[in-house]
Amino acid sequence: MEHPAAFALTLVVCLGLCDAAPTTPSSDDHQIAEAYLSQFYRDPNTTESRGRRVNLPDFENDLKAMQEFFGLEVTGKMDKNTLEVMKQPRCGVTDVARFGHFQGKPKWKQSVVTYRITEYTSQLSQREVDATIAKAFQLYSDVIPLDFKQIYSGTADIMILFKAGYHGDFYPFDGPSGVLAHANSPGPEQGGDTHFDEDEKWTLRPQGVNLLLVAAHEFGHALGLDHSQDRSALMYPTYQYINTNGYKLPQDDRLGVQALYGVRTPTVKPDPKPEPKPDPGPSPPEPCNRDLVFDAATSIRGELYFFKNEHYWKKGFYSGLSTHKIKSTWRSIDSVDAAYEFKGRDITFLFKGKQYWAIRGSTTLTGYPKPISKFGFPSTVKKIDAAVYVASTGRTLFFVGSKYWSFNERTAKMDAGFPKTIWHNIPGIGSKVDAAFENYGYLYFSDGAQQTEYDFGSKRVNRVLLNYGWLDCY
Ligand code: TQI
Ligand code: ZN
Ligand code: ZN
Repeated sequence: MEHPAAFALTLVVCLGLCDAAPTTPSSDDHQIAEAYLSQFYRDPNTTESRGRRVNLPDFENDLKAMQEFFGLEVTGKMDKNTLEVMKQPRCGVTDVARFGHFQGKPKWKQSVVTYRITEYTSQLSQREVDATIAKAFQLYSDVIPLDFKQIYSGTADIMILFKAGYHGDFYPFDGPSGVLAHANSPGPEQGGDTHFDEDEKWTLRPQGVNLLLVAAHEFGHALGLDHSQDRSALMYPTYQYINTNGYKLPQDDRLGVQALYGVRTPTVKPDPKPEPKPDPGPSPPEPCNRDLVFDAATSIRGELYFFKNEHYWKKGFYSGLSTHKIKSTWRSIDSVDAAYEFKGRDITFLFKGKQYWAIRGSTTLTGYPKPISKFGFPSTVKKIDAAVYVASTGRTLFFVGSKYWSFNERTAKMDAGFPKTIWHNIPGIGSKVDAAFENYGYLYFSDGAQQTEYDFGSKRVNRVLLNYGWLDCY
């Protein structure tokens, strides 16, 4: 590594509400400075594994770091301006978010940074790797005035490869787990170069090692970010899976990278021309609303569909988010109560009241709608709230009020002993289910605006989310 983290000092930023420090009577400036530096510029666990010098408090160096952070003249000596800053009210050091930069704050000076992937992993398609790496860079280019461009020959600023063991630098990889990847800080030659350990199980899922999250972390290093002490930061030095759908750069990392490169000024959108529309119909619902409740949700051919009133949102890994009118895709359907995909037959069923349709892609199969009594529901069931097919059991679960039914897709019969009470038999997902779907092996159950990520194998709740988290919102 060009700039190992060894000597990086922790820099502190004030976020949100800060308490004013009590004003100390200025009897001894050096004493004030010493107290300030030991409170804000010295790591309480100096002997930790990051290899920081086991040091006696180094007044001059710490003072230089402080001066650099605040944009003062870096002298290592106490002067009037430095003292001024130290006397200013600021936040207490504990539990404020904090990002770090490397010593000397190396950064890219150009506005377009090129990257090239010279060796791909065998575990994902090239298309998936290209898309994921581009997404990881975009997390940064969304918030700083820097653009990233993939090139396919010659030397790029950031050279990227997947390789196991020895791969041409002084940091050979160590087999499965342990070190997953590493990146050099910005600079010429090998600066910014990013290497991924091919011995890891690279995935785009919660299981294994998620390439998007690790690449985004490494590119943080490649842009000049050191590790952060903020647990919610991407640069926090432990791996933890988080939902990558609609993932945006966490605040701490954004502040860290913006401190180096500045803020990307939002592109001014051209005035939208007032085009007379034939029939506007109902306007689409607002996706970025914490209170958003879905009518139904399902996967269809690898993309996710979220239904709300007369519209649906479609979310694909490559295509991003789009909004559509239900009727313009499936002419005979105007809104949806429940939906599930039966992948084996490439069929999706959409439910509305006492009827259901079978669709394949954007075509509605002939002979539909049919009555839901065909599934074996008694006539007392007037509508289905949610449905999801569980591949591991071959069963489709139907949610109606506080109860659910289990339909055996192989025998095409309702299982005996149903309906059962939701909260009693699937604890943790709520008392009702408005929408349910499967994604990368997890089941997602929405109850109101809340959603639980559920592992059906272990019958455990993984996480609690909000519905709108799927819809690319900040
Ligand atoms: N690799 C370390 C890392 O990228 C290598 C490293 C340690 C490093 N200190 C550094 C690189 C300072 C540059 C500067 O952090 S790793 C995680 C996380 C790793 C770890 O394989 O341990 C991620 C790679 F944060 F999850 F622990 C990616 Cl996301
Ligand atoms: Zn390497
Ligand atoms: Zn790191």
